[in-house]
Amino acid sequence: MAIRKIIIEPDPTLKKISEPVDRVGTEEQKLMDDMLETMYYAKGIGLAAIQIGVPKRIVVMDLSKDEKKKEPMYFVNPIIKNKNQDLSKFEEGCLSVPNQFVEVSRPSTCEIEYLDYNGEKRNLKCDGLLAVCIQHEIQHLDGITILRYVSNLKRSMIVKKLSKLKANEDRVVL
Ligand code: GNR
Ligand code: NI
Repeated sequence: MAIRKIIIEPDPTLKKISEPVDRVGTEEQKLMDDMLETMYYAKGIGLAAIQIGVPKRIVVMDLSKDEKKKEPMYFVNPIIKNKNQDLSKFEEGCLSVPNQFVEVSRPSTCEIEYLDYNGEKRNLKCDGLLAVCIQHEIQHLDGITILRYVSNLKRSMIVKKLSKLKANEDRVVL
């Protein structure tokens, strides 16, 4: 397993549309292991493969509160089969938009279909934070981040801030 670098906005990679996975093989499982390790390291609750630069439709998540009792979840080719008409608002964060919080309205519940870690087809009814997070992650697979939901003015301020942050990080490495 390995911790990989999380791509921060602004970056054209985050706008890519990720490709469906044909078959969940050892390569995909290894990717999921790395994604989970990277997500735990970054203290996130979800991660899409494109956030570490891999344009495959793969998401990992862990919504458990207790750090000792991990509850990893794996979603390959997740699709939303059904979504509630009712919307819920939530202050969302994103590992690709660090230290920023954006209020996003999304369907309050949804049903998804996906392949699990072993490539088995599954269905899941999502509500609460799970519904928020899976919809957030599926948008990453379609090249959309929470910056989509802020005003042009606020977006340009965030982009400026994150660009500076990245420039500084690069300097530290050198
Ligand atoms: O760690 C994360 N927290 C979070 C909080 C509210 C709504 C969505 C999220 S997902 C985010 C991790 C991430 O960026 N996943 O793509
Ligand atoms: Ni995100």
